[in-house]
Amino acid sequence: MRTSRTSSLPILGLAAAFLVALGGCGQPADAPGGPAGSTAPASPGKPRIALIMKSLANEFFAVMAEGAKAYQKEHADQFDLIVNGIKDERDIQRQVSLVEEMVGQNVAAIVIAPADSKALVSACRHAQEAGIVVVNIDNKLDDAVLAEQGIKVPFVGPNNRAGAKLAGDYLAAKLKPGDPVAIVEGLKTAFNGQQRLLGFQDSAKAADLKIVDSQSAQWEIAQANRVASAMLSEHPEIKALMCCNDSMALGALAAVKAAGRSGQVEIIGYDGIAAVRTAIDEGAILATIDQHADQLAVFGLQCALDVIAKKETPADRTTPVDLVVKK
Ligand code: ALL
Repeated sequence: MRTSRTSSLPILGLAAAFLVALGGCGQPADAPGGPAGSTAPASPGKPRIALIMKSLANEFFAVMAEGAKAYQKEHADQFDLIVNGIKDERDIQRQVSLVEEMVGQNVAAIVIAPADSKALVSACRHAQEAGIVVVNIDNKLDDAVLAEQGIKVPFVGPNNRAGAKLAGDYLAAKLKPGDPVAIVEGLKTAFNGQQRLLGFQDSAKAADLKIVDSQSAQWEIAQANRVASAMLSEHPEIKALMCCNDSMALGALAAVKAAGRSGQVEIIGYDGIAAVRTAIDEGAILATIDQHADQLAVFGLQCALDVIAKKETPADRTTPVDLVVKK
């Protein structure tokens, strides 16, 4: 597998992507299988940090959780960790409730990958008002809503537009000017989804590809399967499906197979999950973007620990993205 990177930030000991099912929601880092909503015991003098992710059905977040747990184990003297997530990509109300629950438990910090860039801002403000450090990872909260609510939240995550362009440009080099392509978008209210869409559009424009369709499948495999199937029957001339995450790339792959179009329609994704890496090695998917899920939450935890220690709001941190293609 070959990779190339847009950012110069060093990767801290990249572990291979691993598929580990998370035991459940709201578990202490060291107690797999504990009841949902249970917490790490408060050790005197040690801050408790809550990691709040999105869909635990998405391997991307299972890998993120494992990275965070491994980091906590190595730094168990410094902090305790509570790991939370939601059941599916659109369970935004549940994520809001999780923030409120963590405020109720008086954690020292919340590191959050918001499912929706606008809807989570108020909950983050409540947390800050309660004296809790909030760090935003992965999907950036909306700048206008942050300004409206009068708060600042440090962001730790990739440049999604640049990442998508990296994959889009690799695809474009395999196609001819004028070739028709379609985009399978993420949740419309997620800033990173919007940025990936722009990155794919940038690539299409630069290479003169024709975007004949662009629709949201809300980050989910099953929805992407339906959306891509419809695209393939409405636009049988499509040469490629550009998918804003890997779950949707897998849904698109199933649609291409079901339509009997294997080998005729290229697919690109975004995340670098194991199933897509396998499909790349088999030649079924062209490329994806590794955004190093195992390190993303770790960078957020480090940021939270810094803020707790220094009481200062740090600058945003751009994390690396790497193109993943067949060896
Ligand atoms: C984004 C993540 C991943 C994930 C998607 C769906 O925030 O960066 O791309 O696949 O959300 O939850």
